[in-house]
Formats: sequence, C-alpha cells, structure tokens
Amino acid sequence: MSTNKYPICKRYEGNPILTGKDFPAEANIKYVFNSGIVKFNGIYLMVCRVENSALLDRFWIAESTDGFNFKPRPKPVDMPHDDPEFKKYAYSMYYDPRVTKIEDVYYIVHAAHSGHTCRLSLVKTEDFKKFEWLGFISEVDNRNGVLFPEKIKGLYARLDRPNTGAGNGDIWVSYSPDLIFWGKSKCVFRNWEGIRWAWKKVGAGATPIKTPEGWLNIFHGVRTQCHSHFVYQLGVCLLDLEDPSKVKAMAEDAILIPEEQYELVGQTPSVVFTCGVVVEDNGEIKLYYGGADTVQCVATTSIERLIDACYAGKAYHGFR
Ligand code: M1P
Repeated sequence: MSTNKYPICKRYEGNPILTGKDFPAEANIKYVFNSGIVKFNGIYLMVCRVENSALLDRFWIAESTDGFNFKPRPKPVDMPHDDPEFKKYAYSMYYDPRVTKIEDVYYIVHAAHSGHTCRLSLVKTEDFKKFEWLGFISEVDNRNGVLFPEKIKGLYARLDRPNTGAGNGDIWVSYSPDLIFWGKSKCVFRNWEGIRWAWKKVGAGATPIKTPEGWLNIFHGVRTQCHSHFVYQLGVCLLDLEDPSKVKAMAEDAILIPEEQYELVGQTPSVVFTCGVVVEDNGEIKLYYGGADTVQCVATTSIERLIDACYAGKAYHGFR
C-alpha cells in the first residue's frame, strides 16, 4: 500500500474497478484501461478500451449506478465496421476513447490505425446503442484528441497531441466549423514547459471541465527513468476560457503518480493514464484512469482541489 501522500486525488479503495476477468469469458478480454466515461440519464457509462489476447482492441460499454461498481454489457460496441475505410485501417486497432457531450450528441474521439500512423478518429452516438463513424479527423501521427463540451468563439474546439516536438509531443488546440475539418492550430504547452516531471511528452487527458476560472484539463506527462523506461503521471492545468492556447495556471507537481501495484505492474509498467472524468453536481470529480495498460481504476478529487493545485503551483511562465 502506498502512503497516498497526494491529497489532491484519493484512490478508490476498491481499485481496480474493472479487469479483463469481469467481461464474458468467451470474449477472452485480457486488458481494460484508458476508458472514456459519461453520465447518461443518471447512469455512468464507461466506454471501455478492452483488448483480447490477440491484442484486438474493442470498445465495450460497462454501466454503473454509483460510479464505482461497473457491469459490462453482454457484447462490445457494434462499431460501424461496414465503412470501407474503417474496415481497412482502423478495425484492428482503435483505442483511448474520450467522450464529450455537445448539446444532445455524444462524440467519441479516439486514436486509430490509419494505414500510415495513428490518427484521430470520430464516432458519434445519441443513445450508446447505435454508433456512427464520422471518419479520420487529423493528419497522421496524432493522438490524445479530446473535444471541448461547447463551441469557443463559434467553433468546435479540441486538444490533441501531434507526436512531434522537443520530446515526442506537446499539447495543441485546434478549431473546426463542423468537427471534420480542423485548423487554427496553436501549441498550448510543450512537454518541458512549466513542469519538471514530463520532459518526454504530454497528452491531453480527460474532457476539459468548464469552471469560472478557466478550462480545467487533467493531462498525462511522460518522463524517462534510466533512459528507457517511460513513467506516465497525471497533471492538471487551467486554460483560458476564450483562448485555451493560453495556460493560466498549472499544478507544479503531478497529481497522480504510479505507486500502487496495479499501476506499477502490468502490460506497461508505471502508467496512470486518463481519458475521462465525471463532474458531480456538488463539484466532486470521479477521475477514471487506466493502470499499467492493464486495468481500469478510479480516484476522487474536486474542482476546488484541482483549481487550488493549479494556483499553488508556480505562476505559469512558459518559455514561448
Ligand atoms: O503505454 C502508455 C500509453 O502510451 C500511449 O500514450 P501516448 O501516446 O501519450 O504515449 C497510448 O498508446 C496509451 O494508450 C498508453 O496507455
């Protein structure tokens, strides 16, 4: 057991909340992690990233009434496999779903094989029963895309992570009139800017949370240990409401670091990685995250604690 000396996030004592064994045996699911989440008609719907022993990825919805105890549906999401482009490229590997509700539609931005390198891809649903694939929505070599829950200055907005930069990737913001064509891109922050613990790369994590202080985003940052071992931790920043390319404040330290057995040991050791949060009416936050690319976990925090953590960090200076 860790000492849990990070009061910003409190791990759920029942972690991990989902493992491969919780899914129907015939599906042979080995790993469930980095899942998206949304509250739909009062029910927590987790869009799980699952992998079988052949490393075939699927999205599989698990449901919960309390946000901690989840039960997978009998079958995985019926993705639009009949689309020739999806079938040809993305079918075997699509992952890291991030769900955003915009008006009454739920959009899932996820990473997918594209026949070249990984690209962002977009799926929409209104009922979590029928899903429509809207296509690839980025150039090649881009991951960790997540939509803002509302338009900013009349345009849809997203954070993403082109796999380029000083290390292997910085967080960017882009805009779109229709969710398909994206531009006006600007770097939000680089992996080495402002944070000491993520010099290799950073990636937008959970759906941004709107607060009077700005957009809160819980992101992941990666550093190397002994040159070759990657350590994934979670951080939090506050972005300007009108211009999210401006970082208003950022927690100096990581808010969650891999220290429990289920975060340190697994398919990829030393990984905590989030694709989603649920914000409750009282400001409490359930932060869902994958442990070691193997199991699904949850921790709790609050809007207040995250904003305090951002402001308690050094004033954000940046280097650009
Ligand atoms: O293995 C850790 C993570 O690696 C990738 O994240 P990133 O693109 O930021 O390096 C993703 O494949 C992610 O799913 C995985 O958890």
